[in-house]
Order: sequence, then structure tokens, then C-alpha cells
Amino acid sequence: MASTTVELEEFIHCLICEAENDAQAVVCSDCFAPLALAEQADQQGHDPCITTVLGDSNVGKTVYLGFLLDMLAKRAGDFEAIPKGAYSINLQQSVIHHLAARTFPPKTPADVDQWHWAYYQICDHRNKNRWIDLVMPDMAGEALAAEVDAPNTYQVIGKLLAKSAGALLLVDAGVAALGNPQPDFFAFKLLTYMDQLYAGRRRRKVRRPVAIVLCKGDYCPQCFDDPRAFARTNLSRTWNFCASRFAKVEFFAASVVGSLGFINDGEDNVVSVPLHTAPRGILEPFEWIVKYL
Ligand SMILES: Nc1nc2c(ncn2[C@@H]2O[C@H](COP(=O)(O)OP(=O)(O)O)[C@@H](O)[C@H]2O)c(=O)[nH]1
Ligand SMILES: [Mg+2]
Ligand SMILES: [Zn+2]
Repeated sequence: MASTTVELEEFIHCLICEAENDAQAVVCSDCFAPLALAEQADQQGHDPCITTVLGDSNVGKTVYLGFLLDMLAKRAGDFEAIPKGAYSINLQQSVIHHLAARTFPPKTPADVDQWHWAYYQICDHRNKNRWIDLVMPDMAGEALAAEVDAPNTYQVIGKLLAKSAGALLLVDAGVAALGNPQPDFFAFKLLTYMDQLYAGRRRRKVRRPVAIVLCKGDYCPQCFDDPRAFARTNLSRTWNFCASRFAKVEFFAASVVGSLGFINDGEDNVVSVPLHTAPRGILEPFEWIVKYL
């Protein structure tokens, strides 16, 4: 009996992959998720709701998630958000700090141990002040692409998605509007991966909510007028697959920059400079998904 007690104190189970880790460890030895997530979930006495932000590299996941968390922390809409642990604030702080200095945040490294994870407790004042525990990691697009092409390359992604209550799938509307099929193919592949993971029996549609967010809407303002029509036209593979396999799916347009400037970075590369921020459509996909959590 005494030995079981000692074991419980010396080990901690990772919230994402359930691997047993040394209680002193900071990140999981298997999947690199912060073990603070498991500690905090333990204090809450129940597992949190995990929502994942997915999308190709460079679609704007980091910027979107940073702004979303910041808006929640500033009590936007009917939400109140409380970060669980100071590490949860790092992503939001980095994004806001960079945009205030008129730069975009650096690229998210593909190494899992360098991703930012945020754990927030969110109160929905519209819905009888219901509290939801949300875990949102900021993943690298390259890692997602590798996992989708060869499952188990990044085990953490499969495990995370298996545990997710819902997902925000970001698509680069600016690129799609130019007729480039890449955003459509990437979203199509990711949804196929999720369908394989979630749908036990093929006959039933996936019931977990998926919000498809058309990012960088400032490049193609028409996507704000009718995001569904935009998706039907510019993301037809994704649109059709959603209709066949996903029971709860909705399309949204979003953007964070009000106006962009372009400069030469000194090495003959043209880089965009966010002259001012004007977040639009950031909260809506989240509000929609929270209804189903
Ligand atoms: N025009 C415009 N560009 C954006 C917006 N959000 C992100 N970007 C651009 O997209 C790049 C990648 O954003 P990031 O959030 O790092 O993408 P991630 O790789 O998906 O995390 C940024 O460096 C910006 O150049 C937006 O709302 N509007
Ligand atoms: Mg990123
Ligand atoms: Zn783990």
C-alpha cells in the first residue's frame, strides 16, 4: 500500500498522451506537452476541453491564436478568461508585442518542445456563466503537414486531435482567392485525417465541431460578406468533403491587420509590415465552437 502512494507522488501522467513522467519534469518525455497542463487539470478535478488550431504553415495560426487569447483576456464579447499559469500568457504576449512594434511574430519552430501552449479557464456569461477549461497549443504547420502525410511522425498531433473537443481550421483566404489550390488541398487533407481519426463507423458523420476560418480576409474583403459562398467557390474540395463527412461545420472570415506596408529587408526580400491592427472576425469562430463544447 505504501509503495502505491509513493508512486502516485513521484509520477505524473501527461494530459495529452498519458505517458508516465517524472513528477519533477517540465515537459512530457514522449510528446513534449507541458506537464503543468496535467497538474492544473488535476487541481480542477476534471479534464479540460481541448480545442486545436490547425492550418498550413504561414496561414496565420500564431497571429490568430495570440489575438484570440488577448481578446478573451480583455473580456471581449461575453467571455471572461483566466490563464492557468504564466506560461499560458507567452503566446499572447509575443504576438501583441510584435504587432505593436509593427512586425509579425517569428515562425513557429517545427520542434514540438518549442511550441507555446495556453491553458485558460473561460467563463461564458451568455450561457449561465458556464466555465470551460480550454487548452490551445500553437503548432507548426510543417509538423501538421508531416503528420497528415505520414501518421505518427508527430505523435503528439494525433493524440491531441483524438482528445480535442473541437477544432479551428485556418485557411489562407488571400492565397485561395488568387486561384491557388494549395489552401484547399491542405484543408481537404487535414479534414480527411480527422475523419479517419474520429469516424469509427463510416456511415456516421463526424460530430465534433470544426470552424473553418478564412484568414487574412483583408486581402479579399469579399469573404467577409459571405464566407460560405467564398468557400464553395474557392475551396470546393474542402466544402464538398465537409458536407459529406462533418455534421457540425461552419465557415468564418477573419483578419487582424487593418493596413499593410511593404519594405525591403536589406537582403532583397520584400516583407509586409502591419501598419495598424484592426481585428475582425476573431471571436466569432470561437463563440460558435464554444456552443458545442
Ligand atoms: N494580411 C494579413 N497577413 C497576415 C495576417 N495574419 C498573418 N499574416 C501574415 O502571415 C504570416 C504568418 O503568420 P503566422 O501567424 O506566423 O502563421 P502560422 O505559420 O500559421 O503560425 C505573418 O508573418 C504575416 O505576414 C492577417 O490577418 N492579414
Ligand atoms: Mg505559427
Ligand atoms: Zn505526453
